[in-house]
Order: sequence, then C-alpha cells, then structure tokens
Amino acid sequence: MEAGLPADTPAPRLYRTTPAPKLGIVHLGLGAFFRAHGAIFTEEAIAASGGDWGILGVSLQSAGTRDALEPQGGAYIALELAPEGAKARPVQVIAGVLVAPENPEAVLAAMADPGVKIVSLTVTEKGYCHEPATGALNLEHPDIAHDLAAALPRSAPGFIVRALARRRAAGLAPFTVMSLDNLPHNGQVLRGVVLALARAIDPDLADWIAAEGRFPATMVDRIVPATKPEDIAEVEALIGCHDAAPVMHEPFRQWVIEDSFVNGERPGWGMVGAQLVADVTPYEHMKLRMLNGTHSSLAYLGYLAGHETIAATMADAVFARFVAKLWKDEIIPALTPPPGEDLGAYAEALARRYANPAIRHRTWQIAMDGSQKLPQRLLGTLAESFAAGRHAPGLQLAVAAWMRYVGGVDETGAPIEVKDPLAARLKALSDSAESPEGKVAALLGLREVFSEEMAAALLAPVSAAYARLVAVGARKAVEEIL
Ligand code: CS2
Repeated sequence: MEAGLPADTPAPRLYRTTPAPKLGIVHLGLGAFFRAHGAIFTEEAIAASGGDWGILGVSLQSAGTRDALEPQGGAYIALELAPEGAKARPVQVIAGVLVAPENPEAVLAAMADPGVKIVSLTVTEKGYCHEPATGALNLEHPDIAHDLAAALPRSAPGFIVRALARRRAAGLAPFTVMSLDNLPHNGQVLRGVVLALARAIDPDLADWIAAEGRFPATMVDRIVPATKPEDIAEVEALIGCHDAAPVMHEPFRQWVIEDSFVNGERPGWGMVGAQLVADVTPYEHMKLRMLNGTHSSLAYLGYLAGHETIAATMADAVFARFVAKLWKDEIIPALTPPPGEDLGAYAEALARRYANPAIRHRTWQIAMDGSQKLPQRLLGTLAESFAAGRHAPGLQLAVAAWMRYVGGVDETGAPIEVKDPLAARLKALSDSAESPEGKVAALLGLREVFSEEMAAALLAPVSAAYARLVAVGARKAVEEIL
C-alpha cells in the first residue's frame, strides 16, 4: 500500500498496455477455456512470427464476459497454478468482444470482413446442435429451427452459414472454421452440421462450402476451472490491479491441429508448441478417453461420494487407485497410441495433473452436460471393450453414477443441481421407475446418447452397478471393484 492512500482505496482496474492487434480471427464462445488456451497460443504465435491475428471474441449467450473485458480494453490475467505457486501473465490478444443476441448483425459483419481468415469455436458439446450419438444436425433444435427461417441467427452453425453466404456473395474466400471443443472428429462434425444447415437454406451455398471450406480437426487440452469470486480476489492481491475476468489454469497445455486451412493462412502456432499434423484422430481418442473419460467418471462418482473437487477426489486413495485401474485395464487396451506417445506415461502425467491442489476444479462443473459427453468419453471405450470381449466394470460403474446423478438426489438425500440440456427428461426417465433396473432401462432408452446395441449390452451390468451405488454408496462401490 502506498503512503498517503486510505486503506480502502480500490485497486486500479487492469487495462491493456499495448494497442489492440488487427483482427484475423473471430472466436465464438469466449469462455475461460479459450482465453487460457487458444488465445495464449495465438498471442505467442504473433510474437514469434507476426501476422494480423487479433481476436474478436463473441459470446453467444450472456453479456458477462463482455461487460468484464470491455472496460479493460480486452486485457485479462491468465494465472498459471502449479503446486509450487502461481504465475500471472497479462493477455492482450482479444481486440474486442461482441454479444451475439444483442447484435447479431455486427457479428455477421465481422465474420464477413475480408481480414478475418479463421472462425474458431468453443461452444461446448451442446453448441453444435447435433445428436451426440450420431453427430447429425438436429433440425428440430429450437435454435436451428429459428436459424433456418431468420436471416439473423442464434446458433453457432447459423452464424457460420449466414456469414459464409455473405462472403460468397461478396466474392471472398470462406474463412477456415475450426472447432476447439472436446468432440471426436470435431472438424468433421462441425462440417457436417454446417453443410446440413446450408443445404436446407441454399443447396448452392452448401456445394460452395463443401468445395472451398476447410474444417480442421483439433485436440485441445488444458485444465481450466471456471473462475470463482475468490480467484478474482487472489489475482487482485497478487498483481495489485482489479481484473474482473481472470482465468485460472494448470501449467500443462497441448494443442494438436490438422493442418488444413483456407489458402494455408493461420498464425504460426507450430512455433510455440502446437503440433500441426495430418491426422488428429489418435490424439483426440487418447485425450477424450483418457482425460475426459476419467474426468467424467471421477466427477459423478466423486460428487456422489461427497468430494467437491477433482484434486480432493484424487486425494482419496480409493479413487486414485480406481482411476489408475481405469487407465490400465479398461481405457489403454482399447486405444492406439499416437505416434511417439507412451500411454502409460500419459496416464501418470494425468494423475499428477488431477492431483494439483492449486486447481480447484469442481466435480459439479465437470458433471455438467453429461448427455452430450458420455458417448465420446465413455461409450466409445465400452463399445470397443465389448467387441473385444473385455470387461469394463469401472466404466460401467461410471455410467451408473451418471444415471444416479441425473436422478437429482445425492447420497445424503440432498438435491443435486443437474445442468444438462436434457435435464428435465433425464429426471422424468429416472423417476419413471422405482427399481435400479427400471431406472437404468428407462435412461438407456435415450437414443441421442445410447445406440440400441449399446443399451442392450449395458442393461445388465449397469443395473447391477446402480444397485451397488444405492446399497453401499459410491465410495464403497468403487472400492468393491478394485
Ligand atoms: C472437463 C474438461 O469440464 C469438463 O468436462 O473434462 O473441460 C477438461 O478439463 C478439459 O477438456 C481439459 O483439457
């Protein structure tokens, strides 16, 4: 505290110290993850190899991030949290923020700007308006139904299609469309929903996008828990400035990108650690199944066992042994390692990342949107295990824990705040029967999530696992299968 200032003088507000970079990227879904991952890679790439790659952030839902970042000129602090301590860095690559529902026209105009070469997305699984089990566009999705008829869209696919139509009409090349969400074949899924929507609006437009467009697949990885009020206070104490929108992240980061961009135009991400490859598939399987698959398993089981964070769950020896077993006996046997990767070492590194006590990643946060996450995180491994005649009791227990979780009542009888686009249906299905088998059968009937074949294979083992969760609780049920 400087001499002469009263003790309660508010800290000055953080503000950018360098001019905003010229735009080259529009990013849809300006959440904490992108600001702690893609934005930082991009800022470093500009520093390493130049280019006009400033980012216009677009929030598709709420105004919160814009309201926090605008008075800061788009600057914010990224706080790296290692077990040994925290390191703060200012990030200044976000040149502006738009809130799509307030001004969809401005978003489309920005996306149609000739200077913009890439539109990237972190809109979470549900933002693709697809059916998680098949990847196909859900034409009955309310936002898609709206976007089919209206020129000013609501959904991410809607913005992409309408903006590409403007570019085509103006004689411009399309922008590259790059998904940064945790979906398998995210580029292909995005291309599929964009083409399906374009085809329903204007088949010529769809043909043009199919011929000229590029939708590189990516694998993204960095653990970035949602920023909490106490994080804002911690950053202020550390840097002496008030930042209304800091992001908290672990030291680790990985980004694997399929090198397929319109006219080859992209930032020099490869110079700052991103891996540009021809085929992302083995990397995304490794990450989605080994990281996200166990994250979700620990989230449902850990939450039911009363653990608030992943680090707290990992500090419970029963869960640490459980996750090690999931990797070794159930997940790794169903994977083909990417070139040069040692999956055993990858698992050990994940265990250390999860145990990082400085990262307070809530089990409740990861438990969100399970209906959109289960297929790629758990069910792919289960399908391959069944086909190979292998048992996967741990993953079956995790599926049962998801079912127990979406029933909305925890082991102490307290309500669970279930966040999921299908929450109401999940609750109704769970309530439609009394017995574990009845509940499990009802939930396995969700064709958006479980194929008929998968449902048939899971009915007996998941019913048995569910019954154990009810009889002895999650922690004991985990212990029983060790
Ligand atoms: C997590 C992911 O919230 C979740 O579902 O599993 O956000 C996870 O932290 C990231 O994918 C790590 O890269």
